[in-house]
Amino acid sequence: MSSYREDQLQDISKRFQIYGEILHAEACKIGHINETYTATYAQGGVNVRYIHQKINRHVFQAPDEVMGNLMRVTSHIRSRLENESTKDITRRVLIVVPTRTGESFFVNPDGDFWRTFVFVEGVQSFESVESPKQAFEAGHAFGSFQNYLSDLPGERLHETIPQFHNSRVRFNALLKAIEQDHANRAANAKPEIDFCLENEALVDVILKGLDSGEIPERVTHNDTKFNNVMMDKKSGRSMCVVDLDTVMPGTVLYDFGDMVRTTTSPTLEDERDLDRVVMQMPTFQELVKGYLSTAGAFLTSKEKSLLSFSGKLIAFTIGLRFLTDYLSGDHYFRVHRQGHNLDRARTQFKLVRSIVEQEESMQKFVDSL
Ligand code: GN1
Ligand code: MG
Repeated sequence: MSSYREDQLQDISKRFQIYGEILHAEACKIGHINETYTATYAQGGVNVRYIHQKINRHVFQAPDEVMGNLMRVTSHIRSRLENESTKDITRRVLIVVPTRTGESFFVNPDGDFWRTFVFVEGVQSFESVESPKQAFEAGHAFGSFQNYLSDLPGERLHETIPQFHNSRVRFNALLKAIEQDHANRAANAKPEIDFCLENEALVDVILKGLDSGEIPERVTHNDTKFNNVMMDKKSGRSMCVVDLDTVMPGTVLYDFGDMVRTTTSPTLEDERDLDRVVMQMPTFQELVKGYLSTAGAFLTSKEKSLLSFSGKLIAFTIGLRFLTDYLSGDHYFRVHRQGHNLDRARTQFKLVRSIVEQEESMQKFVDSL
């Protein structure tokens, strides 16, 4: 799946401040958006790995701003960890390796932006949750990430994707895609389109709270998928969170909502057997406990009161985005089969239904803590 040959990767690798003999370079993970590669070096008598990542320029129109945010955020977390005398810091927060000219990124002749991180060894991520304990770890990890950034000094961070979680904007984009029906697929997706239209009322709830100031703006991660949590292979404890391109001003509700979306059903995001897509209460409970164990320190009661709602909203909004991309011809999310984005949308909407059925007891649990 790699779009780069090994010799090209080695050339890119040499632009960064990594010294030693490069042994090999290969594709590591091709996600929905960026492309990720690893390079292995012989350094000081041992083999050391690095991550090279190409930023998707179609999605991130100002990669220099993405990197500006990322440098501020990772440096701040690192200094908080140092002040706490935390051990194993290079596995607790991403470490950016600068280029040989001291920049945080390298632009190749094609105009592609590349950046490099220290490879975090001894951790793994999971595409779906295997136990409620893992959901606790995810909640704990993203809650502490937000907590570390709650005193980030300086100017407001750049909005690396403007209106990223604005569910009204996402809803209107869907309406436009339905009307244009570029790929001639709207007839295939009638039940999903109807579901979105019926649930329009969801999209303004958090936006209104933000507008009125009832919900505070904070520095948030904005892509809190379960597979962005790195867990220690031995202990199963969360070590750090990755995928920091969308760290920007937002609300904790978007972050928590995406944790609910990606942890509480035991299935993958594109599961086709919808009977298996269910919000599982024990997993939700552990997620909330893990999250409040770190974020509880700063959350307001208004934010806490919307935690269950946020899961429903984010599952709905990501579903809107998958459906919009399906109708427009799959230009945003990388697809691996026909109808992939429609399958993904269906899964999200099934999860919304499952949350609706259990929402009252979910919120009761949150309120009891
Ligand atoms: C994308 O980068 P990745 O695959 O973690 C997307 C998220 C969606 C997610 C759905 C920048 O995340 O917003 O929730 O796919 N990221 C961007 O799986 O659009
Ligand atoms: Mg991402």
